[in-house]
Amino acid sequence: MTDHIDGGEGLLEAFRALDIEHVFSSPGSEWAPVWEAFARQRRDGTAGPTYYDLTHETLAVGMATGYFLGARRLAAVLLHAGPGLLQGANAIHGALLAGAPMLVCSSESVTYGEYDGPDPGSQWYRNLSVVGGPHTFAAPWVKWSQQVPGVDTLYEITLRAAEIAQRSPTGPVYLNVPLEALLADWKAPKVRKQVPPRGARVSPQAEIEAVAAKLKAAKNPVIITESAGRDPGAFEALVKLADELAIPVIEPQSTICVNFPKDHPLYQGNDVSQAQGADLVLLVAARSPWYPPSNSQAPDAEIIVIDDVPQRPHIVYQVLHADRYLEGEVGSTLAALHAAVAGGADQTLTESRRSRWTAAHNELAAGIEADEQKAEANTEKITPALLVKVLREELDDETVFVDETITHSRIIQRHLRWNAPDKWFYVQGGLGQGTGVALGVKKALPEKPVVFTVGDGSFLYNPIVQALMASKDLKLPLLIVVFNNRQYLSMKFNHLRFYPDGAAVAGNDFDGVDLSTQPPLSEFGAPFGMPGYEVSNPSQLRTVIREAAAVVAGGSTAIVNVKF
Ligand SMILES: Cc1ncc(C[n+]2csc(CCOP(=O)(O)OP(=O)(O)O)c2C)c(N)n1
Ligand SMILES: [Mg+2]
Repeated sequence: MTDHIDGGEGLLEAFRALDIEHVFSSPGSEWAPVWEAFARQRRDGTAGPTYYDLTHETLAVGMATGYFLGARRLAAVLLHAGPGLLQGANAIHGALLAGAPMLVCSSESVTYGEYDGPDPGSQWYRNLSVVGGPHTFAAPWVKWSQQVPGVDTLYEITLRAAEIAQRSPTGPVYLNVPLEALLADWKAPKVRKQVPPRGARVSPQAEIEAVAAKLKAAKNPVIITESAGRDPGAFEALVKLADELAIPVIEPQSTICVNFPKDHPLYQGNDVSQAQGADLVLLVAARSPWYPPSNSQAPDAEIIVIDDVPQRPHIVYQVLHADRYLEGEVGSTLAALHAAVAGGADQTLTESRRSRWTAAHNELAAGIEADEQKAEANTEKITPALLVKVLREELDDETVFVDETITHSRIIQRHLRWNAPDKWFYVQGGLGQGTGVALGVKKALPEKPVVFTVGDGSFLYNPIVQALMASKDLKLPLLIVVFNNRQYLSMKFNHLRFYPDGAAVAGNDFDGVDLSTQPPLSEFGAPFGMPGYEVSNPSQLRTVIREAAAVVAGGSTAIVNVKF
């Protein structure tokens, strides 16, 4: 046996320097040099990342996204050549939208066998060549895309790619690592350092003070946030700032994660029209607060934007109507603002605002409660609101929800009652990624129960066989709950909006809607020994959820197919 130290070791050594914990792969033969390096690592007991074989690209990439959401750390993803990259494209684009940093690699041959060294294999000549290289077609849906020029630059360019991914705006980067670079002799770098975490990006005190002065003087300020809770410390800092000045917090429909405690008297739900009449609006990590985009609810208000990168480069059209920006990390900006306003506002004004918004909060809570009572009183059928209420009441308080529903997502958002960050994540981008994202969240947070809520149509977009196989092999149990209306209801809604009196309505003849021929989704786990439940009777719902949750707590995934 001989150890051939080649570019495969160089790539793994770069992963070690980056402190990468997991390498998720849906592989091709280009990764043999890296597999050799992993085999040596295991043989020698060297510290380094763990490699996982997955059987679908959407899963490998989705897991990297979910792992980032749960652990806030970057993973590496190894895919196959051009085709594997394309198969992973939906999830890579999803990672771009979610701002999930990851290092995605695939390969090409640059010699096609006209090479003095090991034979890359004729498939690279016959089938796998991509004109311009795979990095050219990855470019539009990643943050940065590049071919590794050769084995001599492999190590440092890998560090650079991962460092770029983790800079704002965070997102996926792609490296095309040619097979020849992986197979060539590699010399360990002269300088070998662990890559440090990125430095802090904070606003200068003068800018903080200027905004603090405006906040203290405002009569009717409002906070709108979509994703403040993604930034470490931001959830807590937002509570302190809102509390100090009695500013209500609204999460628009475009919210993607937990930002503020639901039981807080200043929490006001999703209705941005509550900003009408505001004299100051604080947009905190809110990429698309209004719709239509120019329809700011408070045209006369001063708009102050707090965000790491307010203008998201991947969005074509974005209207914030900002008057002033505080850029940099959201958590530290909010904490600095809180320190600058503390004790400085007119207490009478603050307290009268607090009682007004507390009353509005109580009204919102009463509305939610009333919806739930109505849902509970319905003994004929299970409604989505009842399902969310039962999930909330029956599942462990520590449960993390990953949501890939469409028409039911607002109901889930309305009826879950999170009071801490990282309890709910909405999957970004095209359908089919949710199983991967949920498995990645579970990998990051193994102690927490993870529930994957999904529509029937979205379920059918997922690589479900491969996801269940990964769940079993990697011991990552999920509770999968299908919100099943046997249709693509959202598509019907869109059709109705465009053609309310059209031929499809008149003849009840819709395309793009019907899923009534779907097989029983609860049975998909059977080949894996995973229990499945189908339920449509409200009186059985609670027992089924309890039983399925116990299965998941015992270490197996369970599928609950809930028919509305
Ligand atoms: C990859 C991909 N293809 C197509 C779509 C378009 N699309 C949006 S919603 C939807 C239907 C989802 O159905 P389901 O999960 O059952 O939710 P429902 O509309 O019934 O609430 C489809 C196909 C998409 N979002 N992503
Ligand atoms: Mg559906």
